[in-house]
Amino acid sequence: MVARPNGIGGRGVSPRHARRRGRRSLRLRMPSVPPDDVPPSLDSVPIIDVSALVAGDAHGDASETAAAVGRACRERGFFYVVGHGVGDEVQTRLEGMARAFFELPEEVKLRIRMALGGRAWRGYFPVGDELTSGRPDAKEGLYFGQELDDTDARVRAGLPLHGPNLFPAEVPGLGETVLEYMRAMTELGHALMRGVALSLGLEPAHFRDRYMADPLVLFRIFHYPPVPARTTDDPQWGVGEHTDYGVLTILKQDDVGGLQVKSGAGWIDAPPIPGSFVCNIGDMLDRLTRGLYRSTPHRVLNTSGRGRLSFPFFFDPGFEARVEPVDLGAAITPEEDRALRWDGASVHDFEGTYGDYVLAKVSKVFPELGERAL
Ligand SMILES: O=C(O)CCC(=O)C(=O)O
Repeated sequence: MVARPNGIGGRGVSPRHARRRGRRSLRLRMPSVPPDDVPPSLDSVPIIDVSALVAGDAHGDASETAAAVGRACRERGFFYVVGHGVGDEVQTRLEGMARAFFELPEEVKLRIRMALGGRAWRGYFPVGDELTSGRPDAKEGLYFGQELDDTDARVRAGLPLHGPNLFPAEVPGLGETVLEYMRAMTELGHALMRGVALSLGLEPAHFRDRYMADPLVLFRIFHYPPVPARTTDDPQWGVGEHTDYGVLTILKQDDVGGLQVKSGAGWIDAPPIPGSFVCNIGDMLDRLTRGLYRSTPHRVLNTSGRGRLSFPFFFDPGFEARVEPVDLGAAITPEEDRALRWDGASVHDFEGTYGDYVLAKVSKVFPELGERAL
């Protein structure tokens, strides 16, 4: 079920190094599914065909796929998925409309600026307004979420991150397309989480039942203008080093490239692979598994000379959920990695709901919005 990128990601590892690494994983970690004899190459991101998970229980055994997902989560925190069942047509439509939006003059894009989205945290932000790792990113973007109007009790109660979207009148159909895409990604998110649950020896619906019956879904479209080729150690990051906040991120990217993932071998590329999405686990899955499945730092640098589009979909626990570690049947003591994290925060020792966690992060990356609206 796992394919290795052909010619992508380079060399692989020596058998001796691979064996050493495999033993280390076994000693430190307690997977319910035994790892493969051969861990994935240290310098590539594995590709997993997830069609058995997407087909659901009715169509055969997904245990092999789930084992591959578990292995990727333990060893890399990142994997590509193919066989995901999300249609090409909606993806092509989405990409075309996103391109049309970002080509609009700045003053037109600002008609749906985030300040107008208020507590719902929706709308457009221009290049430089988002501060990942405390520094302005070289990207502009659109923020979307579940479409909720004021008949929804959470919206009436003023719950942050809940409310209506801001869609641009100048790109007709973008709103419907975004909502259609988000529905497809939500289904895929549930399918992948079945795989994650199986990989931990849990019931397939474990996460859906406890945390994601009503998931917090956030969807973003980013445009990264090209930046000068890297000449120093301090280039203009499209997105600075960070980890994602929630459980699972499913990313569509165009053909430009620029996403980099931190691995045991240093920073490696996660280049575009046609027909795939890139998935990575976030802080809440790290917390749920006491660090067995690590939320992996990543960043973007676009020196291609062309604008890059990406479409991250964040599939996360409900806002009010209290995310507590799963009983994995063995003592796993989380390694305290706070010192290595981009914002010095621990995923293991915070108290509160997922909403509390995500709002603290939002306030760091959009300080002005945090003060004004959240
Ligand atoms: O644009 C990308 O490839 C990655 C985006 C990302 O890291 C994020 O939104 O958290």
